[in-house]
Amino acid sequence: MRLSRYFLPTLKEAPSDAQIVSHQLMLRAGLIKQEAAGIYAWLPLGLRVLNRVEQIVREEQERAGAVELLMPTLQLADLWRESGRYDAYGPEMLRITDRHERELLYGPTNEEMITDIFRSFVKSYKALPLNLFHIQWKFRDERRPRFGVMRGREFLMKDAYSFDLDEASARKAYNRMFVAYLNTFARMGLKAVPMRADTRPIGGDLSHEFIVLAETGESQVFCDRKLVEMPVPGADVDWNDLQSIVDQRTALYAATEEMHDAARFESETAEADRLTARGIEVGHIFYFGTKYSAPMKARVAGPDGKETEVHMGSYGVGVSRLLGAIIEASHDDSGIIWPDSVAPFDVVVINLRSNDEAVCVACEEAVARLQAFGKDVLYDDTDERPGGKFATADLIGIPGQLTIGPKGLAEGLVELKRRATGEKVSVPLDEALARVRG
Ligand code: 5CA
Repeated sequence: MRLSRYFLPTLKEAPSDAQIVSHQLMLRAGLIKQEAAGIYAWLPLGLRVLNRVEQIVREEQERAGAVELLMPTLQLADLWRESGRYDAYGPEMLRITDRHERELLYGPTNEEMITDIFRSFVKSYKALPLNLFHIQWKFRDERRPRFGVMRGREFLMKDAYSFDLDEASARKAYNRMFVAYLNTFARMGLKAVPMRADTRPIGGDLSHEFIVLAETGESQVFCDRKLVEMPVPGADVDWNDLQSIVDQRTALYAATEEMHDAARFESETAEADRLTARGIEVGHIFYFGTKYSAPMKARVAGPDGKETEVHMGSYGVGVSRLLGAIIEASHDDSGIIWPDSVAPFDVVVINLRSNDEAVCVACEEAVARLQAFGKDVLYDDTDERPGGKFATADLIGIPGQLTIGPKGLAEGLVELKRRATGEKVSVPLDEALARVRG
């Protein structure tokens, strides 16, 4: 991608209402633009990262056995009347009336709709266990939208819903999502700690929030320090028996503010291990049994032919919020430092003199060869001054920076910098390309 033909509206200064660093950097790096309180347009660079984050979430859901579908954003109010949540949900729900005076709502979550889809088609236990997920925009009319995409009104969520014949099997589904979440967040370079959590307004009695520790987090959290450094389970686990992995983590104290019990924290955790911190909730999983299947009559015939209500759970990831969380965890004074796994481009090629024929030829060769390795390349071919180009490259956080200018080229050298470490080397082009290839 040539920067001169791209759309990357960076800002010198962040607007003064952006209070936390991730919000400031998302605006300055041209990732998002606010359209209304808590509602953002995703600009090209932001969309690239959003898509990569979404893809990691998708791959890990599929690895855990969940199946993707796509439900609409608009839902019928009548469906929510069946569960009793239409009135219970309150002012956070955006309610809409169409030209036929039919009441609709912009979905804040999808328990009712997925239960309706399930009951329309599934009649026998033989289809179970089943876990269906989608990645779709939600709307919640938050009282205080703030911190950019961190607490938006319109936001992208991955929500999965599991259906099982009984509680024992539903707990296995819960464990699969629990482990999938540990793997998902680790792939984005995040350390997320599962913590006992409150369940409202989704319901149920078993629930964990996945929390990324960050000073600017909205929630106060309390946990055993050992949980933060625990190794990630990885893909090679026995997906049919995850209880020991879950037990290992849930045995240690970890709770959000609403669930915190100071006396238990002190008795269960050695003083040196007690960590009180702030955190960002990037995921939340729930087991709620028959809370929706009972009123909505989602039943299947069991092996004995008798009809039973299915046991359900739901599992959310804040896909758009994750961009804020990743930036909070990975930035410096110059800008964003994207982990390789979610970076919008792998390498930026910086042309230090865009009116110099030899430099342009060398840059174009570098771009073509990097692309031939399968790298995503941003080519800064603009006529900005070198200082401005370096500042932009640092701000937008592309992992590799390959700089080509007339002086180096005369000696057969280009400069390669790693954004994360700041480490720079001057080497021949072939060597620089080999290093990027890895
Ligand atoms: N139906 C359940 C699970 S699918 C549910 O809605 N859970 S939730 O309310 O906890 O939301 C799931 C995730 O969405 C949260 O963990 C959080 O990461 C993200 N999220 C929730 N509200 C917002 C918001 N206003 N802005 C950005 N992300 C949000």
